[in-house]
Amino acid sequence: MPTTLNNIAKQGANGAAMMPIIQGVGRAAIEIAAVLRGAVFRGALGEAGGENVQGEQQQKLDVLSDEIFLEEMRSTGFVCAVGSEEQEELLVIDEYAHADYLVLVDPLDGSSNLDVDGPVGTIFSVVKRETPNDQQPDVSDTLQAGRNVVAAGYVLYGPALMLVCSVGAGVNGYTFNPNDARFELSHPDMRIPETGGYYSVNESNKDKWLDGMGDNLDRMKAETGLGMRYVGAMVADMHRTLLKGGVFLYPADQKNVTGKLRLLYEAIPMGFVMEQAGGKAMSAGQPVLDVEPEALHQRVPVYLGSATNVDALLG
Ligand code: P6P
Repeated sequence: MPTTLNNIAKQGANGAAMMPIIQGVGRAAIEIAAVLRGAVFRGALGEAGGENVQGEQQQKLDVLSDEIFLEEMRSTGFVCAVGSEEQEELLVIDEYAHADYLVLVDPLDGSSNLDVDGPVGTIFSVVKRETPNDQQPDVSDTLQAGRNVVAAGYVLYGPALMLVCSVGAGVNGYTFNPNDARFELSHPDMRIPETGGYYSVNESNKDKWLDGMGDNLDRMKAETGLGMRYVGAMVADMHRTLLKGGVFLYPADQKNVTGKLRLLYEAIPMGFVMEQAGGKAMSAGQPVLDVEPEALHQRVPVYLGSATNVDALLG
């Protein structure tokens, strides 16, 4: 009998509480994957005509994926609010404003890959509210360091549809089985290799990097001889790093002086998964999971992967 997402209920202290929320993520993933497959025939590719809070052009599918994800979080009955890359403010789920958990999400990560049929993803993390349940949740509930994360993971819309997640008891990968129309355990107890793999970075930004990161990368390349792979969607680059080893990095640069990637719904969930898989996740001078968030859409530098490679990179 295949192991399904129901198995999450047996994982660690948080599994039972997290299972319905991660099942909701799975339902959203299946719906979003179906929308992506048929998008070209419905004129759903391309830009929505607006910008998100980041000042980035929203793709039509960014907006649709955000709507699908929010609806599935609402239907769990356990989520009081969602902080989304696509929404400037925290979205309170009124009928469940008393519920215990908040979800932070990048609904469609790497959406600039859509027009070239490249891999994209969904990234999420779950935190327990700090405000009393009889009050409205507010953005302060989201501003918790990654050490407080209860569950986190990502969906990869690739040749296969995968959901990789942790509830604090290791990392498991589930692949959507079209024969059974459900996610089934395909990658139990994922651990990042200590050596090997690739370095993964948009090297075209190298001359603009801050903090001497260009020299650091040159030194690490010389010491390790790693090859390079870069997809331009964090989920795909993270997933390959998790499976093959190496290091993924997005340093601060003269254009993004605090970094490009978002702390709450990109760096922290990926850092949580990476640490749970035996890897390392650093930001500016400290572990990603120790950074104290100050704003919903805060950006940070990110260096994550095999501990030996992250240490070699950061010196
Ligand atoms: P660049 C996608 O826009 C994203 O947020 C991440 O998924 C990805 O790692 C990064 O930005 C890519 O940025 O500047 O290399 O296109």
